[in-house]
This record gives sequence, structure tokens and C-alpha cells, in this order.
Amino acid sequence: MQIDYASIEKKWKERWEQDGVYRVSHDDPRPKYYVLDMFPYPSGSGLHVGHPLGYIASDIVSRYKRMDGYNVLHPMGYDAFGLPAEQYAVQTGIHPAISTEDNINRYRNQLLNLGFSYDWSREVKTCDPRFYKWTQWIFLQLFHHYYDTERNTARPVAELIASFEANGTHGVHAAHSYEGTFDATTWQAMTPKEQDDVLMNYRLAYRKISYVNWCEALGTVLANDEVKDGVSERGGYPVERKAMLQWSLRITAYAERLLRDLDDLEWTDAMKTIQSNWIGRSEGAEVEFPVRGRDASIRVFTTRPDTIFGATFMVLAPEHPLVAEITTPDQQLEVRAYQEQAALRSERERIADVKEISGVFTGAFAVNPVTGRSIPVWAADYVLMDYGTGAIMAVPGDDTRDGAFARHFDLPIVEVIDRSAFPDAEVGDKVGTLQNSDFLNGMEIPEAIEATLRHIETQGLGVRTVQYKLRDAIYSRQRYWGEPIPILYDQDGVAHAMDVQELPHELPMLDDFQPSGTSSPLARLPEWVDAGNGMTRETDTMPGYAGSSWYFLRYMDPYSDDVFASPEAIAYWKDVDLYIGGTEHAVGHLMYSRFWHKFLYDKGLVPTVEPFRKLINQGMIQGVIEYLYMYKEKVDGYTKFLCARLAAQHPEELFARIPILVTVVENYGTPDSYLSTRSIEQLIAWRPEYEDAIFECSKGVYHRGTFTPRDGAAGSHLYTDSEVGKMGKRYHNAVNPDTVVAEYGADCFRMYEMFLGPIDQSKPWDTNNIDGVSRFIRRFWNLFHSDQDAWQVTENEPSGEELKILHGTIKRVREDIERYSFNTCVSHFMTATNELKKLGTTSRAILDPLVRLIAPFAPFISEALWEQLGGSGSVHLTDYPKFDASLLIESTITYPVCINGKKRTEADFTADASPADIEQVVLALEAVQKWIDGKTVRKVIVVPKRMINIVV
Ligand code: ANZ
Repeated sequence: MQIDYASIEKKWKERWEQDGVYRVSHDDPRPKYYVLDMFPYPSGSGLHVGHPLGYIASDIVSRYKRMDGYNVLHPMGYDAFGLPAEQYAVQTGIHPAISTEDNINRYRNQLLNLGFSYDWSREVKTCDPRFYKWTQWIFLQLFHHYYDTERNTARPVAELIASFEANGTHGVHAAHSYEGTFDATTWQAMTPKEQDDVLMNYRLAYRKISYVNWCEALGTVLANDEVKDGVSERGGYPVERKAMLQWSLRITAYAERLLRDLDDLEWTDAMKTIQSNWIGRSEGAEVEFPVRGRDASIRVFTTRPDTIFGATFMVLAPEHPLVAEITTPDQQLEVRAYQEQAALRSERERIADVKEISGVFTGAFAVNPVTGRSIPVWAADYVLMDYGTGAIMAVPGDDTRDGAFARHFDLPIVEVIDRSAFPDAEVGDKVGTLQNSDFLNGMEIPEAIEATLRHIETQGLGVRTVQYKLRDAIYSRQRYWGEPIPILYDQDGVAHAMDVQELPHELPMLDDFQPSGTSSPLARLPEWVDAGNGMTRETDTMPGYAGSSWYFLRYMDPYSDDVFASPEAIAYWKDVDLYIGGTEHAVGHLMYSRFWHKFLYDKGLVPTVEPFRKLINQGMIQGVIEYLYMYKEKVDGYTKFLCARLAAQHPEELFARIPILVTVVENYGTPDSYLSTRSIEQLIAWRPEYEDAIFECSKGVYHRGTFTPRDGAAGSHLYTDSEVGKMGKRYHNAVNPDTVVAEYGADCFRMYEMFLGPIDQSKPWDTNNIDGVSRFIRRFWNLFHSDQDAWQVTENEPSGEELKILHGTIKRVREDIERYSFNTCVSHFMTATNELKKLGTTSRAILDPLVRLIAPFAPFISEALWEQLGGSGSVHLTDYPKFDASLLIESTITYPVCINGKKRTEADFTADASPADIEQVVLALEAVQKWIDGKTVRKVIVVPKRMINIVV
């Protein structure tokens, strides 16, 4: 009996939309529950089966909570600005607005096909001016605020200006990057441009020359989290360090709160660790080392002040401003050459590369303020400009890198830590006692750190500080497809915020997206850049993370044009109760959105300090990747492919490994996947450029339509390399959910994805097993329908056994949803269906709750069955079944009663009946008396809850 999934799905998708089944309002007496998916970037390739994994899980929870009495906000939208659409535009000339809209429509249809219970009326797109008006507005709020480190909150810059007017920097407690101090008179004497420059060191959104990750190929600056291993995350292009005038966000002002508040979140320890490492808090001190013979001093940051007696030289970052100042004339040339070379390496490379030691002597000496000894000052790229102070005291005896550097350049090494009591300890481990260190000798490290800090502070040599690895976030992008930064410059270059009435500051239409050097394509629109009255517009746009830093708030009230979301809506929905998404956003999106949320909290605009209370990271659905070996050089003028087994006998460097379409391979996914002659032909049909290629395996050679066998072999057996890995277009292994849904139905797809395993684990997609789930759904359907598809639900009273199965299943499913264990829920449904089938259950009293129980997992067939049951309204708006605990306790037990080991009758006893009671009663039973037939009873054996045997 076939179930017509296609028409069931079509009917209910339309009906749900028509009846607004999943629409919600904040004007509702029920408790709220907010379930959020990380909204997708609508790429050109559409969704593959890996994407919905998290969406299915969040949809199950949403549906469950909705049926269980909550007002559930479950929205969806699109992260629609970004590089790929623009890259695509550069290649094809298709405007990003058009390709993005096409992609969004495709995504929406794919999502609709899977039956998600989104309130589609709340859909947001970050590229919609009605949305990005508020992204721009929040940016301007950041621009208008600074961070008060005493009150630990953001405050208006106007207050800071008043303070400068009255007292200069005196008494100001602010997160800032301003070097030095000034008094009120100095402030008042400054030009507007000078004042603007000062304020930029305080604003939470500010413009400053900073060293950035410049990606020439993409024509834009990238944030640290967009750079992986020295190349751009998108595209893998080289990234270099470059000083540029850039907008940044002072996220560092929130470092401590971002770290501390992690404690109260229900996130995995792994995610919290990633965030806390990215924030990278270090306690230590800044110490001044005067430069000999000059009116300058080098400020270092150290976490190990106790080792100061072992500081035998100093190292400045090559970009450190003091390098040029203190370098002696004879060292100038060498130092400058080194600086240029260092600029070509990314920060990541500089941190990662421990093998290659490089550096240059500046010719200058500094004085160790504690020992009074002169020590040489070097410049080397293992010291980073924007960590700490960009300068270190090098302690080669106790720091691995300093040690390697000292040995390489033959610099003195003084051992200051005696680790003889810890034979297993390594250099840098904080164990042992101080030696060669004057007043610190004999102290343990923690004690020595404290003693040095006190000494440094009382002598005025330095101060205790806390450093964070977290960097301010570069906000400017020199690209077209992003939110314009709503800033105007006057003739002096002073930055002015646009007025809220002027927002949205719309992105103008443009048809040439080619990046142009270090400014965005918008700079090529003179009439747009000119804002009148001598004002010019900022031409950089915002980064990809701008819209996603607050989109979850817009869903609460997506229609307002006067506020980013109405206070009533925010007061009701508050925060996200459950957020499901991938771990790849651990330090980007999840850090920025926490920061924006805290800022909005400081402004009294949101009621909670954190946006996402509970976070679940779904694993990845992996695919099989099939690789062919191809010679890098052409062989006799032909491209040549070689069997994986033959390739193994040759040096690896000869080959390029090419991922191929998995479906042309036979036995694909098993270790023995191979191309038959027919498969080679399919491969060529897919890639006509290989029409001329030679394919060689041990059985023979295929070339231009002919297989020439060796030893009379029947056909090609060209082995491929099979690997389980990412699913995606570039591996030719993406499975489109639409095709699976068309064949098996959306409910089967949903349950199958859940059945693959625990939600947080990665697992390979394997269509072979989907049949099992499909059969289960048919069996479930057949509880309600006969083999001839006749409706067979009856009004029969359910038996105790049926009730027990039902209530046991309700209990287990509820508990497992609460634990986010969806794969086990699917097995409970399978078990219950099998058991009920065996009992021939047809009773409405069992099947009605069962339909409601499965509804969150299989929304379509449950809705169809609910209608057939005559239920009113949508099944998804009914109550989720509750279990009756009393039905789960086995109250009576039916014992088989045997006479001399042969079963003769049955008898019911209460579960707590004692063997003595049972013996007494059972012997008196008429049926038993009949079998005893006057013989002597020798023994009565009662096995509790199992059986009774009477020996006569
Ligand atoms: C002396 C010393 C002795 C250090 C010792 C370490 C061990 P974390 O813990 O990661 O914060 N450092 C400071 N600024 C640096 C920069 N801009 N680039 C590279 N290294 C820098 O590391 C702090 C330590 O890293 C500091 O403490 C400093 O070296 C180095 F046995 O000072 B230490």
C-alpha cells in the first residue's frame, strides 16, 4: 500500500500557511519559548542534506514545546550580504541583489519542503533596507558611546566630552587606545579634527590606522576569524599585514564580561573553552626598560615578572614605532630590510612558525630596571605588534622561543628557575624555585611573581595589568555587497554620524563590482560620494557579521520602522532559549552577537545580558568523497588517470588527487570503489574535457572509447580512493534533500536524519539505510489502515498491555526530547509500532495520542492521520500527550500455572503478592484442583512474577 506523500505534503503546506498555524504574537498569556536556527547564507548551490540536520532538531523541539503549552517563536531568515554573491557578480555580471534573491527563493522552497514550523511572516533578510536600517543604527549607537571601566557599562560620548571640557583626561575611566594625557585647556585648544582624533580612541565604533589582514585577491580587509592559517577562509588567498585607516569595534572593552558571563551559559565545555581561549586573558605586568643614551623607554608586557633577572635582551615587534627611533645608523639598512620582509607575513604565520628564527639587532641597548644591567634590543617578528605592548623582555632560560632565539643569535642565557625537584617539568612550566635572582632566590614561582610585582610597583617601574588576546574587530570592508557605513566626513576629515531620520542609508545600485585597490567600488560613484555641503560619504561597507550580530532581536518584531524591535516584543520574548548551529561560528558570530547584546543591555534596550541561553552544536553530515589519481604532467600529450593501487607504487608528488562525481563509481563508499568501463564513459559524459584522457588500471587501459585488456580481462577495474569527509559542491557528493523528499517523503527524510545518530556527532550520509525508516513509516500508517487501505481505527477499549506500551513510549519520548536525544526517540516509535502491530491494535484511545506524540517528528503524515481521526484543527496545535505513571506499574501479573512442569492454566495475582499467599490461593483454584485430582502435593514452586509449578 503506497502513501501519497506528495499530495499530503502539498495539501498541508498550503493549509498551514493559510491558517497561520505557526504564527505567533507577543500578546499572549502563555509562557514564551524561543527556538532559533543559525540563519543560512543563501549560496548558489542550495541546501544539501547536511544543512537541515540542525533545523530538523530545532523544529522537533519547537513543535514539542508548542504542543506542550508554550508560545513558541521559531523564525527563519537569510544572512544575505557577503562576499560570495559579489564574487559571483564579478564573474557573471549578475547583480548580487538578483542572485541573492534567486538563492533565497530556492532556499525558502527547500525549507518549506521539509515542513518546518517557521513563522514565515517574520522572515528577515540582512540585505533588506528595512532590516539594515537598524544594523546601521546600532553601529551609530556604538559610535556615540564609550566604555566606562569604573561603572562597567557603555556611556554616551557626550558625557566623555563634558569630562574632557572640565578636567581633560583626569578622572576619566574608559577603555581606550589613547597614548598620554591632557588637561582641559589643551582639550579646548584642539581643533575639531584633533578632538575627533582623540575621541576615536574612546568610541566603541572608531576609525584608526591599524594593521589589518589585507587580502589582495579579494580586494578587502578580513577579520582575524576570517583568516585561517595565513590565508583567507573563503577562497584560500594570501593575506598580508597592512596599515590602513579602518573602522573597528572596541569589543576588547567587553573582554572581561564576555569571559565571565560564559559561566552561566548552557553551552558545551568545548565551545566555552574555544571562546575563552580566543579572549585569552593573561594576568601580568607592564614594566618600563629605559633605552640607554636616549629619552625613551620600552614598555614590555610580561606574565612572568619573577624571571626579570633572566631578561638578557629585549625584542620589539618589527612594526613597533620605537624601532625606527632607537636603531643606530649602522643598523638602519638591515633593520629596514627586515621590517619589509616581516610585513609580508600574516600574524597567524608569525605565531605558527617556530622553526624559522629571524630577527635583527637595532644597535640600541636598554637598561634592565631591576638588575641595572645593559641588554641589547632586537626586532623580531615572533613578537606581535598588537599583543601586550608589542615589546618583550626576553628570558631565554625560561621561555622556549626566547631560548631558541638566544641560541640562534648567540645571546647570553641566565637560568633563573631551578627545576631540579621536578625532573619531568619542561621549560616554561610554572614549577621550581628562583635562582640567580638576588632577593627572589629560593622563592617558589607564585611567591616570586608577587614579590617582583610589589617591587616593581613600589619602585614605580611598572604596573600590574591584565591582557587579552582578543583584538578589536575590524569593521570596514572595501567591498560593494554590504551595509554602507552611515558616516559623513567634513572638509577637515572629521567623521559625522548620519541622523537616524536619514536611515536606512541605502546601498546605491552599481553594475561594476570589480574591487579597486584599497577602496570599495562605491568610491567610483562620485555623485554618491558627494553628500553636499562639502561633505563626503564613507565608501567602505560593513562586514558579514554585522547583520548576524543582532538578527535574532529583529525576529521578535520584524515590522517596526521606528525601533529595531518594540520594547513590548523584546520584554516578552527576552532572549533565545535554544540556539542550534554549527561550531564554525564559535569565535566569529557567537562572539560578536554576545558583544552587541551586552552593549544593547547597557543601553537598557534588552533585558538579558546574554542572547543565547542554551546552545547546541549539530554535527556534520558527511559525504563519501571519491578521488581519482591524475598525473600532474601530461603523458605523451594526454591527461592520464591511474588506478589508486597502481598510483600507490609511485611517488605521491607525481599526482593530483581529483574529487569526482561519486555516483559514477561502483560500490561507492566501500573500500573497493572502482570505475568499470561503463563508469569511465559516464565520467567522460560528465566531464567532456577528459574525452581524450588515458585511464589505466592493472586490467588494462581505456582510451578514446576502447578498453584494451591485459591478459584477456573483461573490463576496467580502476580503483578510486574513498574518503569520508565534508559534503559539498566541490566534492561532487552533495545530496539534495529535494530528491530524497520526492522519493521518500519529508517525514521519512526528517526521521532518517535524526535516526543517523546523536545530534552533536558527525556522521556519514548513507542512503542505503533510509529504506528501514521508510518501512517504519508505512508500518505506522498501517496501524490505521488495512492492507486494502481501508480505515480500521475502532472505538474498542484498549487493553492494559496496549496502554502500557503507549504510556511507556510517551514517557521515553518526552524524556528524550528534553535531552535532545532524537535518534532514540525514533527507535521508541519503531518499537512501539512493532509491539502494537503484534497486538493488532486498532483502538482510537491508543492511536489518537500516538499520532500527537509523533507529530513533531513527522508533521505531514501525523496531520493527515489526525484529519482522518476526525480531530479538530491542526494536530500541531493540540496537546502533547502526557503519560499516566500508574499505568506503567505492572499492577497484576498473569502467572502460568504448571502441574509437574506442564502448563495447565493461568492465574492473576497482584504484583506484591508473596509466594506464601500465591501458594495458598493457587491450590484452592478449581482448575488446579481438577488437575491435582486428589494426588499429594509434594511442593509448590513460585518464581515471583514469572511462573508457578506444582509438583504432585
Ligand atoms: C617574560 C617571560 C618569561 C615570558 C617567561 C614568558 C615566559 P601569554 O601568557 O600568552 O599572555 N609576550 C608579551 N607580549 C608579546 C607579544 N606582543 N608578542 C609575543 N610575545 C609576547 O604570554 C605572555 C608572554 O608572552 C609574556 O611574558 C611575554 O614573555 C610574551 F619565562 O615575559 B613573557
